Amino acid sequence: MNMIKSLAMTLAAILCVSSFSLHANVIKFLPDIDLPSVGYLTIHNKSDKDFEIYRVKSNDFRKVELHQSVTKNGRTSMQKLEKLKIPANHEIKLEPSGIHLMLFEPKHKLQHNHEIPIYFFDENNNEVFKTVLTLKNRTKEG
Ligand SMILES: [Cu+2]
Repeated sequence: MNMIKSLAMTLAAILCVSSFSLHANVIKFLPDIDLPSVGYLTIHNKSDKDFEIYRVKSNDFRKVELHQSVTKNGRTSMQKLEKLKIPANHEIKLEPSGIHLMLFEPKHKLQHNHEIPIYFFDENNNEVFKTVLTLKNRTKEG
């Protein structure tokens, strides 16, 4: 009985940490130009609970924001998102012309194919998951 209980608890813990699967993707940057970089990835919420991301952090950039591209009357602009909801059993794609990460003020020179850890936080400022995005030089790969 005790063994089954501890097994169940272990299983619950595993389920908890694996509630999200992240298909890590890329950060596109322009070398030697003082413009923010853009991050794309897919976040899959495999749990039965909706989840909201309130903050994104990187040790390699001074500031990371969640943005959404909006097209109105043929003009595209970007809005900062205060939070990003990932509904239960849903996948959210951060992709060009949609929601994306905007990364400001790199703390060091950005290098093609280098990996950047990115951390995601909930409403209470608890880190919920992290991933690694690969830097891609826009002048090399478009
Ligand atoms: Cu943006």
